[in-house]
Amino acid sequence: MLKFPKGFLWGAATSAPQSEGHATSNGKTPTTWDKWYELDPTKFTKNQGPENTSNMYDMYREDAKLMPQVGMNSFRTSISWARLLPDGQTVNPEAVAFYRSYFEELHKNKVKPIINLFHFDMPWWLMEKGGWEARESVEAFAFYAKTAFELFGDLVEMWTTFNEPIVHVECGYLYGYHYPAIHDFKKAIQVGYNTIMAHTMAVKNFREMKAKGQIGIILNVSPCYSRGETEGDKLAAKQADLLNTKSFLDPAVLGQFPQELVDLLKENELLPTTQQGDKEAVSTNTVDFIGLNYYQPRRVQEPVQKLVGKATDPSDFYAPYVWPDRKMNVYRGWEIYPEALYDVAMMMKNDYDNMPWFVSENGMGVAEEERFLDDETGMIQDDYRIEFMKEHLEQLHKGIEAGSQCFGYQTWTFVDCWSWLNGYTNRYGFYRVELDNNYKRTMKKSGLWFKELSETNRLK
Ligand code: BGP
Repeated sequence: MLKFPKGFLWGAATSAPQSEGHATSNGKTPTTWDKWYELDPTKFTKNQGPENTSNMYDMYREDAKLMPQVGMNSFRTSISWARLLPDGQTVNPEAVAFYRSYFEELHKNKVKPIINLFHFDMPWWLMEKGGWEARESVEAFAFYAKTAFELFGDLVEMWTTFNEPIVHVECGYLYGYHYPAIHDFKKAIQVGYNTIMAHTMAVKNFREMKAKGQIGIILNVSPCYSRGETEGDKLAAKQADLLNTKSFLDPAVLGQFPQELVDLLKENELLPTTQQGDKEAVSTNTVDFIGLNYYQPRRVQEPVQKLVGKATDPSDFYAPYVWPDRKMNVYRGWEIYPEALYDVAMMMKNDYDNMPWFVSENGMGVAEEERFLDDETGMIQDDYRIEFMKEHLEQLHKGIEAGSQCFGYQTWTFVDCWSWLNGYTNRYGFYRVELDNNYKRTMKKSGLWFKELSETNRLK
């Protein structure tokens, strides 16, 4: 029996664009997702677009009641920037009423809200001005953050600025999965840099306002495991770590960019354009806590082709490596490696001043989950998900025992929700959602399991 620290947060996470619905109504203006869908719905699996979510905009009252039934004492979602500030300046009163009421319902049900500001959903009005490529976005985000702190600060004690900021950098500017789907390493670096500055300026506003509570950022990190011990493989792992982990974690927690990353970018003529005062702002506006999303490890090896000239892609620095001994989530095509969670815990303890952190996403996506539906109980028998959580929690517990300050564990996700280009292919929720039956929610077996875990604060 493994006991977790007193007051441990147990919960689940989602985001505004994946769960709310009403994507282009109730005063909200489009984001890049809405526009992209309008331009080319065929890009989206089964044509399931961003309007097709689990409808929490209409159902949040019932949903808040469902949360404690699966043991959730915390819930992370995001505010939609384009809903709160449809033109970037003017506050949408409908959005204020909606979010206030939503957060109040969470409190009524003893569910602690953790509120994030940006989850891949760039407002179209800002994309038209260049999105994260444009320095203007830093100011715009800082204003949005300040507005949110002012409007909801009495209801929210834990804020985060971004969810997985490297995703909009990579997927939008290198790999084609997010709008604008271009390939330009230099632009990608600039987008990443502006994102960090936007985060920094939001934290600065938070501090200057003397807002109550704490502020952090959510990153998807995994230790980078090298294929072998050759110099080439080790260098590849180091560079992958610099680009994917330290690029965001170091400025957020330690208040500076790693010198080795700066040198690497300089050598390759990839350094972003900066502004006077940036360095100081980064150093004085570090976070109170970190959220870490973990699904799968990153394994790398030396690239087959030696770099000639300047790098034009991260693959010039490292190549993916598939570990032959891996255990797989066959449904999602991901390696399952719970040990990484212990390594992450040790990384936070040893390399990041033992900063408090929590697992802000961990979960198992399963395709065609209906096949596990049990007619008698009406419940999806998701024993695979229980096993997945259990083995990750064992490693997390080991890390906590070793002194890492992890204060919570949130899964992805509460109710099955829409996912970017994948639509509803992979289900992750504690509750199954029936899209063609008024979004009916039905608890899965993992919900019952999680309730006992949370109530006893012990893993059996
Ligand atoms: C994380 C994102 C989530 C969610 C999750 C599951 O990286 O923060 O938004 O989508 O991954 O991934 P997917 O839906 O692609 O299976």
